Amino acid sequence: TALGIMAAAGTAQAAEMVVGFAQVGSESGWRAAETKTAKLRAHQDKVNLRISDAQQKQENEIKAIRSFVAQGVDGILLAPVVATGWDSVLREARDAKVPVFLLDRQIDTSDPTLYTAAVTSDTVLEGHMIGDHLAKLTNNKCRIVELQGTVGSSPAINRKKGFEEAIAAHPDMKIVRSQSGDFTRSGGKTVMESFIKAEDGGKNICAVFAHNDDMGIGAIQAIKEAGLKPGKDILVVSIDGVPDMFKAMANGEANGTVELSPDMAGPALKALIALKSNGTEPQKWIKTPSTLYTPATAAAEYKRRAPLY
Ligand code: GYE
Repeated sequence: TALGIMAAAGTAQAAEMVVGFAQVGSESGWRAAETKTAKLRAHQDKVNLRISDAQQKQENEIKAIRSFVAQGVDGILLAPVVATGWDSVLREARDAKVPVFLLDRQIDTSDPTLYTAAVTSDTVLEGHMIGDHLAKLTNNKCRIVELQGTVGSSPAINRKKGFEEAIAAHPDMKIVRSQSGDFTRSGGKTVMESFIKAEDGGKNICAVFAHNDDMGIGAIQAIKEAGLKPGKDILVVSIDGVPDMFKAMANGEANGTVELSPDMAGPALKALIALKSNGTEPQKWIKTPSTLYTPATAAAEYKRRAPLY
């Protein structure tokens, strides 16, 4: 039947390339956008993408990698929840000749041949950019509280480092409290509540630096519930560039974000296809851009992006 022929054709196409994606979970709006974009890119490139949701647990990602290798996939995309502890499972993938592309987070390893390439933004730079921005906003004088991302994850480590580098030049800028909110909205809100309590109802806090927008939005809620004005009484700066943060900036409740592209899978799939089809070795670090956005343009930027959301 016609249907039978179409199904067969569909199968033949899908059989061209199968890729496993070991995804962190759905902790943030940025992450949800990355997963959505990955599906779109796979569809465009005629790749059969198998996505596993690790619910923020490394052990689940390790299991997913083993299962992808056992399934005989053509490649693996890995968004590594934390930076360490990957060597043995990546050795198994390498022994099976399955190329692994890291997405959006880097790993610590003594053997970089364990993965083919990493597609990420420069997360140290992002911390540095938002730190410079906050310095300008506060005339280099600010008591800062910091909401860290997932403990041991490369963006949390790197964004902290970059931000600290930026404020190191200014003796009157200090991080007075710092704790992880695990990159989630609820985590950001809970930790911000405790910071506010500890800092005289928030009166001693000049700004909150959140390692991602979702925690920043959680912090905005906590600030409001404490009877203060986010964006004014306590400045809010973060990283990601998700729609809700553009909205918050347009409403005067936040003061800056650094946008990074959620399209990490696109460049990785392109590189995998080039590697498989003609042996082209990709660059080890395929770096995606990071751009600072401020309230001045937030409403227009929100509108401009609306068709994508
Ligand atoms: O900034 C955050 C997410 O690894 C770059 O992870 C990514 C980060 C992103 O949970 O929102």
